[in-house]
Amino acid sequence: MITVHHLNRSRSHRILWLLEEIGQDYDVVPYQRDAKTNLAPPALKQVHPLGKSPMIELDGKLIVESAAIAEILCARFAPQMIPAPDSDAYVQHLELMHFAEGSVMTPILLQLYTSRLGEAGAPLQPRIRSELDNHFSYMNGLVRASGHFVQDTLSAADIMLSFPAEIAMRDPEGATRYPELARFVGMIKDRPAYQRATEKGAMNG
Ligand SMILES: N[C@@H](CCC(=O)N[C@@H](CS)C(=O)NCC(=O)O)C(=O)O
Repeated sequence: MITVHHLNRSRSHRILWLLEEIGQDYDVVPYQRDAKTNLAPPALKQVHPLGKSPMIELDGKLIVESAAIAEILCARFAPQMIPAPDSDAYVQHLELMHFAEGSVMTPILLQLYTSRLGEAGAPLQPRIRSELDNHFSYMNGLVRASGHFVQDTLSAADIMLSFPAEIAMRDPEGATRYPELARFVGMIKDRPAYQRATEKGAMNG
């Protein structure tokens, strides 16, 4: 049995999408961001001290961190979504699983927070923008002819990179600057499982 602790408008969408892709039944426990602060409600801290989403319960065991959740779910239910450990693709896959939270989220979150500082944050903006471009350009260069990262069928890295790729597309110039990323985002949004996850997220959001 799988339960997803799902926060609206969050990285938790990746896990709903993954579960839809691998055809596993799951329950959703919904949480709403505070309308003023945009933060998660205190109820999430009663589930885990970090109070972040996603978290899942898998056979009664609580698991946090999207990349860990994705790895565990794929290893158990969809091994084809992780390249074979002795392949070059595996190395790139592992790098991108870490890159998705450990690298590209840093300039994304810096931009989010400093944008609230108005003029006080202005001196930081050129460096943040340059780092965003650095990371998004890198991702743009990795999209394969098939529209995926790493391998020509959907992988756990595609799921993890969907969140930063969609953020890149929020910039009005995103699709022009990063056309390969735009193709990736188009490809994932066309997937019925992605669309079902979006509907489930909205129903619980
Ligand atoms: N590295 C974590 C990040 C989790 C995270 O920060 N989630 C955000 C939603 S995108 C959250 O719960 N924010 C609410 C808050 O900080 O109050 C993961 O990938 O699961």
